[in-house]
Amino acid sequence: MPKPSPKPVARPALKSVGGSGMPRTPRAHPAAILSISSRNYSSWSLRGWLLVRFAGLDLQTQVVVPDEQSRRELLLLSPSILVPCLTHEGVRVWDTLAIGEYLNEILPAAGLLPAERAARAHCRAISGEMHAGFASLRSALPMNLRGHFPDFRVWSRAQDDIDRITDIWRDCLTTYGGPYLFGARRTLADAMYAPVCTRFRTYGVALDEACAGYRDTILAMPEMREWREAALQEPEEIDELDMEF
Ligand SMILES: N[C@@H](CCC(=O)N[C@@H](CS)C(=O)NCC(=O)O)C(=O)O
Repeated sequence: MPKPSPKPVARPALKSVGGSGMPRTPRAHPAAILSISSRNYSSWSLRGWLLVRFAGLDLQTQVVVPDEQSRRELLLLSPSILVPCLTHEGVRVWDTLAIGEYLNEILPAAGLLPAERAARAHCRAISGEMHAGFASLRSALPMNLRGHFPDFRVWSRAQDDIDRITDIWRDCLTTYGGPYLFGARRTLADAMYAPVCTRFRTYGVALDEACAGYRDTILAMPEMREWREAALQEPEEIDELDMEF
């Protein structure tokens, strides 16, 4: 007996960023498409989105809501079933570090990785540390832009992560002079640590002057304000979590 054909999967609507509705001047690179999920909770979506914006590539976002149907849609968009996934000129890149490396390769002038070799290695090292680590911080203090829990009690292992992160930040700010981790320009590392800045605000984590200044610099970036505005408008009933996402 022939198998019933699978139900067609609806593609989520594409959304242009920063558009006024007017046609754009053609650019050297066609628009990138980035699949993301909740702007309020998904820290990896935020990192990927910031990387594309830092690189200056025109961007369309494809928002996937995390339910069963969307997981199937996501599988069509991203082989890992994870967001973010970047599609650009027929190339699909999933995993945030790989997206950063790809963008740096096609748009080196954007400076996502520092020009100087030692700084570049340092940037990759601390970005990798964020990508692979800080599990206690990520599970105990999940990103939640709408939330505000100033009396939140940080347990000791999450505090160890916070101490390590603030060491990294102080070292970078002293070595490269700020205001960003590698000096005057935003890099891969700033995108990787941006969700941590939001967590420090959400959970009222006390910081010294240098780290508080860095957190505020990141939170004041126009891109962060834009992302936050959109997050605040997301429907509240996305009933994800009190878990890492
Ligand atoms: N290592 C991945 C992590 C990506 C990741 O964990 N994404 C989460 C959202 S923040 C996800 O897509 N979860 C899908 C789901 O829960 O259905 C990266 O660097 O991009």
